[in-house]
Amino acid sequence: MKSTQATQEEYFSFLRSVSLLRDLPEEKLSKIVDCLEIDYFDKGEYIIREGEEGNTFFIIAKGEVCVTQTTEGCTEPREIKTLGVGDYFGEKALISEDVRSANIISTENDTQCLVVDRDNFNQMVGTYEELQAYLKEYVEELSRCDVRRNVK
Ligand code: WNU
Repeated sequence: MKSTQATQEEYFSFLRSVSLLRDLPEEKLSKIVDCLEIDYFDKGEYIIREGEEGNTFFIIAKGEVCVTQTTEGCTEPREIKTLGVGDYFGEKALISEDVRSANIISTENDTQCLVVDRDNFNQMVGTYEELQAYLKEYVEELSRCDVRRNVK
C-alpha cells in the first residue's frame, strides 16, 4: 500500500485493535500494513461469491456486510449473519484450500475492506502458531455450521 505516514499509522493502530491480530509482533503487523490493499464497495455489491476461487482475506475497516449461503430446499441464498468494523472474512477458502463457501455482500455504501492476499496471509498466519490453530479451529466450526444448515 502506497500511502502517507499518517495513514500507515492509522492502519497500524486499527489492525492492532482487531482481536485476531492483537498479539501479532510489531514487525509482522507493519509488514501487513505495507502490503495492504483497500477496496471500496457500494450497497448490494458482492465482495465474495459462493463457489468462486478466492485468494484474499478481508478485514472490514468501515461499513457492514452480510453473509448469505445457498441451502438445500431454498431458492434464494439465506442470510446467516452480518459483520461490521473489525470483523474479518475470507479465511476459509485460504485455509481449507477450497472455493468460497458463502456470499459476502456489502450492506452499506462506501464499505471499506483491507485486503490481504494469500502470500501475505500465509506469512501472517503461518509463522504464528497460535493464530493458525485458532483459525483452523474456527474454520472447522464453520464447516460444522454449514452441515447443520444443510448447505449445498
Ligand atoms: C459460515 N459458513 C461459511 C462466516 C468470518 C470469519 C470467521 C465467521 Cl473466523 P470463504 C466466504 C466467507 C468464509 C467465512 C465467512 O464467509 N463465513 C462463513 C460462515 O457459517 N462461511 N462457510 N460465517 S462470517 C465469519 C468466522 O469467512 O470464508 O473464503 O468465503 O469461504
